[in-house]
This record gives sequence, C-alpha cells and structure tokens, in this order.
Amino acid sequence: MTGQYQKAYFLISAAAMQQLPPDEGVEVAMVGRSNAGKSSVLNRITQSKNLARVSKTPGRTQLINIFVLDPGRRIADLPGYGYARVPLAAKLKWQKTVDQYISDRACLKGLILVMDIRHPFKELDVKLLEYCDHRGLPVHILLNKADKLTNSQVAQTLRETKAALTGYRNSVTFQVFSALKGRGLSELHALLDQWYGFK
Ligand SMILES: Nc1nc2c(ncn2[C@@H]2O[C@H](COP(=O)(O)OP(=O)(O)OP(=O)(O)O)[C@@H](O)[C@H]2O)c(=O)[nH]1
Ligand SMILES: [Mg+2]
Repeated sequence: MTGQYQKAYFLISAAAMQQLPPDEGVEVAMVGRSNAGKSSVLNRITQSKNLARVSKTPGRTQLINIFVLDPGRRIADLPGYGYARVPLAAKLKWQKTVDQYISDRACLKGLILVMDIRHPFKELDVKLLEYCDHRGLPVHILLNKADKLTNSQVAQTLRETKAALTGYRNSVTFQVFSALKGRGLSELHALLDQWYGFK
C-alpha cells in the first residue's frame, strides 16, 4: 500500500507535548541515535526527497516533527539521541521530551528504531528497548545503511542481532534496511500497514 505513504505531509514541529495534535488515531514514531538515518528512512517510506530534513550535521532534528498520512494516521520523527557535541542542557531537554512522548502518548502504536548497521545496540538503544519491553510497546528495528557492508557482514550482524534480542518478552522485530538504496522498503511498508490497519 505504498500510495498511502506518498500522501504524507508535514504538520508541525513540537517542542513540547502540549503542541502535539490530539492524542487519538494511530501514531508510529521513528527513534534512534543521531545520524542513524531516521529522517532518511522517513523520506524513503514516503518516497519523497526531503519531507523530513536530512542533515549531514548530526543532531539537527531537535523537535518532534509530525507528518500526517490521513486524518487518523501520523508518523512522528523524534529527536536523535547520543550526539556528543550538543550542550548538556539541550540534550537533557530533548531527552525529557522524548521520554515523555514515549511514556505518555496513548496513540503511539510502535517504534521504528533506526540503528546504523555498523554500530547497533549502543547503550541508549538498549535502554530504549528495555523500556519498551517494560511498557509492552512493539519495536521494529531497522539495521540501516546496509549498503555500507558486504553481504557476509550483513549476515553476521543479523546473527548477532538475533542473539542480542533473546530475552525480550515484548514484540521486537528487525530487518536490514538501506534508506539510500531502498533495500527492505516493501518489508517495512508491510509492517507499517499492519500497525496502521491498512488492508
Ligand atoms: N550510506 C547510507 N547513508 C545513509 C543512509 N541513511 C542515511 N544516511 C546518511 O546518514 C546521514 C544522517 O542521516 P539523517 O537521515 O539525517 O539521520 P537522522 O537519524 O535523522 O539524524 P538526526 O536528525 O540528526 O538525529 C546523512 O548524511 C544521510 O545521507 C543509508 O541507508 N545509507
Ligand atoms: Mg533527522
């Protein structure tokens, strides 16, 4: 159902929860370390060149950017975490906004956790996974930038990922992805179709 995603448009950049649209319908959020490729993934999902601003400077997406697919379905692009050069006070503020969003947003159906396939399962990724497991929130991991690895390196990372995810009770799924090349897009669309209830 790719047509549903191409209709996406930008709604608002929210600096705080109160600025978000009403907490109803279905929202799916993109999360992950700064520079992992969240915005690039969003552009790939919606087949648009720069719906979400893709920045070569990490940490540029500092607000919760909301995109609308249709009146009851939205995508949230959350601020990236873990970028060292951001001032601590600003970092803490973003962290608070993201924590609050994930814990309080009732319409949040699941998280798309974007990781750089070359550096997966960093400390904050694991913390997030543990929190979602605790909260019972589904997480779908994208091992992004797969174009940077050889096939055998990808296969090795998949084995390691499988091993890293044993022990989570909650629904955690994963796949290989490349926002640059479009690899894995139909698999991701199929997952999103389920979450959004597209037939
Ligand atoms: N080779 C390759 N580069 C990618 C891929 N996805 C993203 N990039 C590059 O990685 C950099 C960061 O991408 P963004 O999409 O801005 O990352 P982000 O996670 O949104 O970053 P923040 O908004 O700063 O948190 C950009 O230079 C992208 O072009 C991919 O699949 N392959
Ligand atoms: Mg971004």
